[in-house]
Amino acid sequence: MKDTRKDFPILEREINGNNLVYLDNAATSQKPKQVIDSISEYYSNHNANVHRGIHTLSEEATKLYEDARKKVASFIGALPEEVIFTKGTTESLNRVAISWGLKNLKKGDVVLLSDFEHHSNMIPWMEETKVVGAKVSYLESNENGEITLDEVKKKINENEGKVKIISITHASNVLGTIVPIKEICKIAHEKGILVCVDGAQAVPHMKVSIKSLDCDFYAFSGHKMLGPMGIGVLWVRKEILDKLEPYEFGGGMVDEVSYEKATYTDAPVKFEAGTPNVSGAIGLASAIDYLENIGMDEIRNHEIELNKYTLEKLKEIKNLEIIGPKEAEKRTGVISFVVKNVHAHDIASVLNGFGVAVRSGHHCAMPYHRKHKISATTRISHYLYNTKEDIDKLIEGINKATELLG
Ligand code: 7TS
Repeated sequence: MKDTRKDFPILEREINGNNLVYLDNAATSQKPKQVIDSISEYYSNHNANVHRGIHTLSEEATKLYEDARKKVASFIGALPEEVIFTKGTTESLNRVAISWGLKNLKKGDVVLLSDFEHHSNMIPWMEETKVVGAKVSYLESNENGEITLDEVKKKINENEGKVKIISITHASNVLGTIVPIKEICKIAHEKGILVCVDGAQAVPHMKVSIKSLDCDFYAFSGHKMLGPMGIGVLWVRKEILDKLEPYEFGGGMVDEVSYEKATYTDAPVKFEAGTPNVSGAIGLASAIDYLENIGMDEIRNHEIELNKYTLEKLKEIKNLEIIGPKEAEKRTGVISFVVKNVHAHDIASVLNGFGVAVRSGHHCAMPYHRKHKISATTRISHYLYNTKEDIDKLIEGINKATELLG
């Protein structure tokens, strides 16, 4: 893959006297100067509120914002009117659980999640089902950290006629596991069950086509795919979107308002009350340009190659156990591990001394860690700018950490 490092100013930084090795991309990715410049250019030359002014700047800002929506739609193979801008995956999933869930779920219904969901795709459903008297149930991952189709069928059968929606991650932020969404949608739809997908860890790493997946809701964040923080996407299938009520009310989303009542504009603007994050959407569009310029297949191939290298190197370290799928192809660039008798925070802290940024803890998947009696894991997550040299520095750091602490 072509060298992209020169595009990322932050990769020039030194941390604790060492060149930065950034391996915390599942938390957030770094930004290329093209994205940073697009935001600066917007504020320098086009800043105005959108959908409300007829002056030139407002028209320019509106066009840039709506062009960004079109770019997002084309990136995931969807229609622009199905793309709602949110502040991120968390907000998107809350909207599905609250907006759709409160209207469509009732006492006795079941929401099916996986046992390794991020808290963002777990807690909104827990809270929503509490209100309507429905229940959350969990698909159990197997020893290789996968959700099998047999497990999906089994849980649907066990709850015959009660499962109304499966809300599941496309790729796990702890195990790296890529979940077979297309096949799950097929099984679910045969039983009239909807599927909501948390794509936070998938869209940045592989070509995602909504049409091919055939899901009903899809959520992701801009900041994990080279875009800015504070912008995200909720995609909703048109037939469902047409029946969905707005979740927030206010300026920018109305048609007619009297002292007694209000009517609303069409989707997606109807779901974006208030001043939206225009610069965020523009930054996200620029990130998509950057990703497309490299090619999502190229990005995914690089990821698999680096996975193979990293998994091999990690296996050579004594007392280190990798969690999640053994096969490089079954994962994104997320690799979590535990080292016997050494705490994950201590490893991360020693690594930081070498300029290597990784994450340690439960990664917002506390129930999964508790279930497997793991107090914390150390997680590396690589992306398109990471190299084998970065992994060598990581391995050197882990060896030092185990020498010091083990
Ligand atoms: N879903 C998954 C699978 C995630 O990995 C994350 C963030 C979210 C949802 C929430 O995304 P947000 O943009 O709304 O915050 N994951 C992580 C992580 O693994 N470390 O920090 C944030």
